[in-house]
Amino acid sequence: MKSDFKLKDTFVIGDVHGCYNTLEKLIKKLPKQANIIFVGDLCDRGNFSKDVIDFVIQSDYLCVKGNHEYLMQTYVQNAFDKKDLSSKWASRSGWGGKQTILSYKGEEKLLKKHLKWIDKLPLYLEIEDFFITHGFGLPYYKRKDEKYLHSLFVNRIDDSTHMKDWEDFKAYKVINIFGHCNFQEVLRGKNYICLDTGCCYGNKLTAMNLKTLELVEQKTDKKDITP
Ligand SMILES: [Mn+2]
Repeated sequence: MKSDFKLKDTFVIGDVHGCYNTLEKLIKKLPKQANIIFVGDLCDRGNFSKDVIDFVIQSDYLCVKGNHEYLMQTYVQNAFDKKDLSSKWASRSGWGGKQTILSYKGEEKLLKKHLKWIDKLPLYLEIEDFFITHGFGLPYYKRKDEKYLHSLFVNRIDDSTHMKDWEDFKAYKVINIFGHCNFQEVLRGKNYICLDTGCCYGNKLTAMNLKTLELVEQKTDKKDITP
């Protein structure tokens, strides 16, 4: 954590998914000294994944690893290693990795640098009472450091019918901030907040101030998405 860290100047931003122009506009609305934390899924679907990831690295912002960073890392590493490439990630209509591949055209060196950064991303961050994950992580809060459960940090909030091992988290004091499942508006529960407002689907990108829980929003810039 940066030494000048203050909750009042800290904002968490939902899934960006390659929407660089929208992100740039949203950040212009935040205070200049803002600390920014991303919930992951910086890449895929939108047209400017390379630019988004490069901006986050250059700015030294914090980010947790999303399932799309994981997919990108796995696919691209397999491509370098000449292994199986039959992943749904690489298509435009599947998981949107095609747009990511196109954004890195002719930039293999930069891509390798970004992969190293992605590899080191944490699966969760804890800041005071906030537990920041990519997917709905609260049902695994007590087991968050058990490695075999890490892949489950990409859970959807509506997966409760499938998941039999969720903790009884309703009385937990922490507030889980996450993305991963998109809603038209920020979803607020008693101790969770989902910030994915479907930017890559033409809706909006949302930032939330950690001190006041106030939202700052930016409508999707059409240049960021391919219809
Ligand atoms: Mn996502």
